[in-house]
Amino acid sequence: MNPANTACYSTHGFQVFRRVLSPSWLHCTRDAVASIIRQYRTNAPLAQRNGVSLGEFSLAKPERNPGIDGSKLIHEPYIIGDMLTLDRRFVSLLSEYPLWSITANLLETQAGNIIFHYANLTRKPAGIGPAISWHRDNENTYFCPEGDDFLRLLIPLQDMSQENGGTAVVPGSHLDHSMNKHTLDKDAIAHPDVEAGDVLAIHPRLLHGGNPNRSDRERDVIIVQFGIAGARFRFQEDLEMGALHTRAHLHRAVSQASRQLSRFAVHMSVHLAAHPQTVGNMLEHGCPGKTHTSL
Ligand SMILES: O=C(O)CCC(=O)C(=O)O
Repeated sequence: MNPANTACYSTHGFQVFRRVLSPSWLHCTRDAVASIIRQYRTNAPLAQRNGVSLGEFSLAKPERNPGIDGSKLIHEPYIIGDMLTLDRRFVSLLSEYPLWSITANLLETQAGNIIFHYANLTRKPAGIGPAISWHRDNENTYFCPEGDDFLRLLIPLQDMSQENGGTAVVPGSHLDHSMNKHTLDKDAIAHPDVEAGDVLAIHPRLLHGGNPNRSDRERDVIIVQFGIAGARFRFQEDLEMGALHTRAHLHRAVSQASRQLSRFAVHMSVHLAAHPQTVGNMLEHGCPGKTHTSL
C-alpha cells in the first residue's frame, strides 16, 4: 500500500479526496479540454495568448524534457490558462460544489468565503511530457496572497501515478521551510496514486514537482487555485475570467465579462475598419500575454 494515498492535509501538506467528481463531470470536462487543446493547436489567438507551447518550453529548458525534440512540438500545448474565457462550460464545471467545500474545510472557513483565483490545464502527454521542477506555490510571483490562505486542487482527467509523471510531493515539507529543493533525499519523495474523479489538494508551502511522462498513458491535470475573500495579495497579474469571485457570483461575473468582451470586439472591428494602421501597431507591439506559470 502506497502511504501517500492516505496522507492528511494538515500533517503531510497534501491529501487525496476520492471519487469527488462523477463520470458525467469527467466526460464533459474531457470534451471541454479537447476543445481548448484544439483551439491552441489551430492558433486561436486567445488560446495562444494564454498558453505555453510544449515545443518552445522543451527548447528553452531541455533538461526538463530530456531526449525530446521541441522543434516538432511547437503547436502542442503544455499549459493553457484562462479556461473560462476559452470555453464557457468550465464555469459550470469549476462551480462543482465539492471543489469549493473541500477547499473551505481545508482553509477552515465557510464555502461562501472562498474565491476562485485562476485555473489552468497542465499536460504531460504520453511519451513526451516534461518534468515539473520542485517548488512551493506560495513562492509564485504571479498570483499569490500575502498569507497561506489559499491552496491548489489538482484534478487529473486520467489516473495519475509515478509511472505517467504524476505529481510528486515531499510529505511534511509545508512545516519545514529549511528543506532545500536542491538537496532532496530520494526517500523523502512520495507519489500519490490519484484516479480520474479524485482530487489532490496541495498546501501552499508543500514542496512538489514531478517526473517526465515517458509512459504510453496521457496525463492531463486541471489545476485550480482558490483563496479566501478579502486576503491581500503580494503578487497579482492580470485577472483571468472569473477571478476573485465566489461560487455564487462566478456565473454572473463571467456573463458580464463576456458581454463586455463582445462589445469590445464590435468596437475594435469598427475602429480597425476606420484606422487600419492600428493593426500594424498591434502586430508590432503585441498584446500583453500571461502564462500564470512558474512550472
Ligand atoms: O501538474 C503537476 O503535476 C503539478 C502542478 C503544480 O505543481 C502546480 O500547479 O503548482
